[in-house]
Amino acid sequence: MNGSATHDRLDLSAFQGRDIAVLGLGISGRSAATALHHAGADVMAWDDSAERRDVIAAAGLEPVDLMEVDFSTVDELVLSPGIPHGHPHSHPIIERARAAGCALVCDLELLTRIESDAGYIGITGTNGKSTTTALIGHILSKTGTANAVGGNIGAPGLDLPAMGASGVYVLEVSSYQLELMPTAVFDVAILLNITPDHLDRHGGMDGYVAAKRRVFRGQRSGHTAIIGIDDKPSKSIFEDLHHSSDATVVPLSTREACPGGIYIDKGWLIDDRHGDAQPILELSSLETLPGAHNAQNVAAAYAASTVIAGDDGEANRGAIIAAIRSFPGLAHRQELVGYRNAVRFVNDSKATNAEAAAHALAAYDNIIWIAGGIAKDGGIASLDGLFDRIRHAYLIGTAAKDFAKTLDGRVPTTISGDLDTAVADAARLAGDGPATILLAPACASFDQFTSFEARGDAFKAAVTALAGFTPRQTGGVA
Ligand code: UMA
Repeated sequence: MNGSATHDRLDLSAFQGRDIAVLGLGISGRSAATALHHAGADVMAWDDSAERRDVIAAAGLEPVDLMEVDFSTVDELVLSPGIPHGHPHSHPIIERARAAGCALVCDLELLTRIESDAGYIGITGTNGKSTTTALIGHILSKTGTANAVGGNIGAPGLDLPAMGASGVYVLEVSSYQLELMPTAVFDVAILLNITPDHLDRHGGMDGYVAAKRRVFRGQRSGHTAIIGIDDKPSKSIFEDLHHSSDATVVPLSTREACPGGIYIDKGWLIDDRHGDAQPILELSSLETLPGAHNAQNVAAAYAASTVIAGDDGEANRGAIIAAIRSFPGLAHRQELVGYRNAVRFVNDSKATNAEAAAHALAAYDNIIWIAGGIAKDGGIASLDGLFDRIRHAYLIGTAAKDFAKTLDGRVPTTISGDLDTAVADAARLAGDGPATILLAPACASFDQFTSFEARGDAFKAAVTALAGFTPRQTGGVA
């Protein structure tokens, strides 16, 4: 929870005595099952993994095999977003629930029903949704609006505090979750971008686009739809809603001036919602939100925050801009760790594939690159156009030799082997700078670490131990 006031736990008493099935006991399912159980619902919880069932049993909720349950008496099936319910197949339990006419929902749908007086901002898109979500939460907190940030970003819906009429839920919503939110309506809905992803789960691109479009479902007059128009599917959704929706529809572009919308021109964020093309903020001054991809995140977060502030944020504009400037960044996503003289250290351990690493490589110059781990198909060949930004590459993990071959003749490389050695090698080469030492592995971490978070933490520990290193004041939001 963010903001100054203290908030209560959610009031789930509306579920008392109701029969609720919960399938999947990961982060979201476990939270929903225990919260509903404590509220007095008759919860039947199941997971195909015995280990997960043991965890819920230890918490006092005996698992129930949902293949044995008569779904005609079940009010709702709370489904974990990762469980397929159509493509590429449907889980047999879901088929039984459907056949009995039982509604399929996720935890966020239940949240919107019990906290019906609160405000809701929903953020979706293939890329950038976590940063945009966290940035909006940060801006609202800094400008005095009580808010709770959750959803796909990590905190499950039923773990969030009660907000009531004076607070706002800032929810990152995946395409999976949007398909399980049949009645939820967002006051402010954001679609950042759409590029092919999760196509197996949606039966192809059309299904994926349709799922993303659901973020605008049910919006009426008084609601706002903010839509990035830099890719074809999103632009076509914008054009359609622009003509058909009663909501205020705001186009957003990092590539072209869009009249009546918000866009980037010569590195400035421009607000043209009133037709006066007001310059708002020079983006190159934002050290925790570097690169073209972050321009879209900033534009969307600015737009949403001004809508919540009312009057398109005119009165609060200075405070909103100050809040954007003070955003600490997300941990492990182009996280600025600190400096040693003119050497900047950036932890982008979340860049587990070449596409993600490309965003970071495009955001800096004079890069000393630390990469490697377990490579994805295609390795780093697709980064070819960015190689001239790299002064030297220090390679680690299983992929090191293959990456060295790809870089041969283009970028000087050293096979450092492990991360501590790579940091020491890179720091030695960088001297007093200027340079950016960038961990953007373009690889999974599992050959040397338990997770990308553990890898990022190891990087931060290694650079923090360097003589003369000065950490950035505030660390990234975990
Ligand atoms: N399970 C079964 N049967 C199956 C498949 C899975 O019982 O056939 C069980 C698994 O054993 C496991 C549980 O279902 O116990 C997993 O459920 P889940 O995959 O929905 O994962 P959660 O742990 O509940 O996490 C979910 C989101 N995961 C997915 O959408 C895959 C998390 O997003 C989210 O942070 C969390 O809820 C809290 O809201 C993660 C994600 O990868 C970050 N999202 C995708 C993305 O961003 O691309 C959409």
